[in-house]
Amino acid sequence: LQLENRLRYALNNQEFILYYQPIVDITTGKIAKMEALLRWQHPKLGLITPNIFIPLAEENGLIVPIGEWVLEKACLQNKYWQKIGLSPLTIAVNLSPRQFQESDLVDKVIEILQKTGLQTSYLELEITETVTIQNGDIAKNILTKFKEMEISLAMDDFGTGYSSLSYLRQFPFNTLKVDRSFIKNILEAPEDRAIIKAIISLGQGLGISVVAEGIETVESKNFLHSLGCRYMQGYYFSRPVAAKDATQLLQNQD
Ligand code: G
Ligand code: G
Ligand code: NA
Ligand code: MN
Repeated sequence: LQLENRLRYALNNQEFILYYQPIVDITTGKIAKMEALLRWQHPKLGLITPNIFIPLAEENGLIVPIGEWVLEKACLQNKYWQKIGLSPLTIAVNLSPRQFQESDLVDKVIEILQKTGLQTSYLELEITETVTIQNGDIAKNILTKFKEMEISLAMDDFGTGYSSLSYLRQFPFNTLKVDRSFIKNILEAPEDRAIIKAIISLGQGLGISVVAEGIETVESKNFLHSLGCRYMQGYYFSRPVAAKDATQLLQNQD
């Protein structure tokens, strides 16, 4: 209960912040999207990663108001980047499965887009297949509505779950993010290479963009490029950084 109350306090007292990590289009070398990643700036403990507190926030439902805060903040940031004249880009926001249990998720997203003035096509929502497994038809309805609004949809951590393939067929995803566990040993492990190759051609066949996550070295970048992977994300390009530094990254390339 203590941590739960502390989380509630953190939300009300602006202790959460967003970091941003670029997703690079390797054909242009430019940042195509920024992924918003939640951090807790604790006054005594410093920067806390979401792995520590999101599981609890999902259990007690606090992820719902926290998720709304994240979405609004991320949309505002993207709107700001447009306002200062940067080339328009997409902001990617993670949604937790728990948020799909709220009957007003779609209304909330519409409300936040209207409030911030961000065009729907500059927003991408990242979800894991857990969303589709746990919420079945409800998730399908919600995702279809997002699609109709021209919000982009990404399947996150692709390859780590159970039935990714059938879900790709049933749900209207625009983007598939290959989990970084498949990228880590790509230069040494023939099995991982075979899997990545198959995923890239799957994406091409389905007309879904493929993002390789967890690119840490120039060698893995070059190798994936040679396989025809267009979008990449990882420490090699940039770690997740604060808004100011993200703005700098965008200004440097324009
Ligand atoms: O940024 P980092 O690699 O520490 O993120 C750890 C985990 O937390 C990842 O699985 C990421 O998807 C998740 N995460 C980061 N930000 C958010 C957020 O705003 N909402 C949700 N639901 N998950 C997030
Ligand atoms: O589950 P999701 O893909 O949203 O997780 C994003 C998490 O991955 C963030 O916590 C981010 O800090 C981390 N991350 C991003 N790029 C890299 C990378 O190149 N290497 C490693 N080890 N982690 C990364
Ligand atoms: Na994500
Ligand atoms: Mn991801």
